[in-house]
Amino acid sequence: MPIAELNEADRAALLAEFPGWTLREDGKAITRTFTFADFNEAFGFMARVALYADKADHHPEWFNVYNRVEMTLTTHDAGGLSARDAAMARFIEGIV
Ligand code: H2B
Repeated sequence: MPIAELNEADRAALLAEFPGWTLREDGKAITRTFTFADFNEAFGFMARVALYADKADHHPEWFNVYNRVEMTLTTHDAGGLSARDAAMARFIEGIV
């Protein structure tokens, strides 16, 4: 389902709310790398995000090796960042 892409002001507000995240160079996504104690912790985190993603029907792009999770949030249906990415970042910040 289509959803509006965030405008410049909304993107700035998003980055101000989540200082740990970085705006990708093209302005279409935010990224963050998480480092955990070990794979067990990293995968537990991923499992919690996966349950959220399934419920919200909004899915992160991510890469994991051992204790590291690199995550990119973007909304394909918007061609860039949307309120769905803000909601997911908010959820993630609540569990790390
Ligand atoms: N995840 C993300 N990150 N962006 C989307 O636009 C998106 C999604 N769309 N998950 C959903 C699934 C869509 O493909 C389904 C059909 O609702």
